[in-house]
Amino acid sequence: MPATNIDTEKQRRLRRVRLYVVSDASAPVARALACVAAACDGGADAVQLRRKGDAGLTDYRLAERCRELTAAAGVLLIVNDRIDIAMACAADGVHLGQDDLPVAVARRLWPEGIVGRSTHSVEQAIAALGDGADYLGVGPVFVTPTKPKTPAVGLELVSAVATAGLPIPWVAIGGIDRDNLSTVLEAGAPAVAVVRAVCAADDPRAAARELRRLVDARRSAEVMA
Ligand code: 3NM
Repeated sequence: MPATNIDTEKQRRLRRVRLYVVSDASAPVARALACVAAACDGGADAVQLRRKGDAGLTDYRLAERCRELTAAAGVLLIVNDRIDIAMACAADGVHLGQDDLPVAVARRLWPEGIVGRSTHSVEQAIAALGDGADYLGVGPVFVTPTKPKTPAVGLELVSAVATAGLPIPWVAIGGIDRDNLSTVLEAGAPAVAVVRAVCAADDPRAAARELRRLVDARRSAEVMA
């Protein structure tokens, strides 16, 4: 397994992630930026910039602005898929889907970058771990229009991955909102990632704050138990 080279501070911050907000890939640039700003203000620990189909220059400029916002707020910035843009804007890492670059290749290109991997089964999670991923996405937990072609895996996969006791951080993703968040945490997810629950909200900042409050409340209840 290629050993991670991310520094201990980045590893510490990654381990503490509870709320991870992913920008809406199809939103106009200004809306995506507003969502990232709201996520930072609303208490997200990590933000993923996810875009589809824009020109490289547009993506790069947006990523630079996101870097400024996330750095000022002390929030991790992960760029989806585009490792070149992640490196160019000095993001903290890159997130790779199953059809993106192999984890080991990304690691070789960018030894200091966090490398995350989307997984949709226990087998994929174990494979990504073996490939040296720094963290995993696990989902889609529920059916979601944001990723319509990937079948939902249900809370069963969340429980199965929790039971597997992976030695790296992971986040549950897909169809998670304020109403079902507690079921996802109860199934064993250490952290949640959302797109619509923040980015499609009338007030994304308030929506992020509410999710933060719910995640923290669950955490305190665990500590007290
Ligand atoms: N990745 P929403 S599910 C971007 O399972 C993404 O890997 C997924 O959007 C995966 O919070 C997903 O709006 C969409 O349902 C999440």
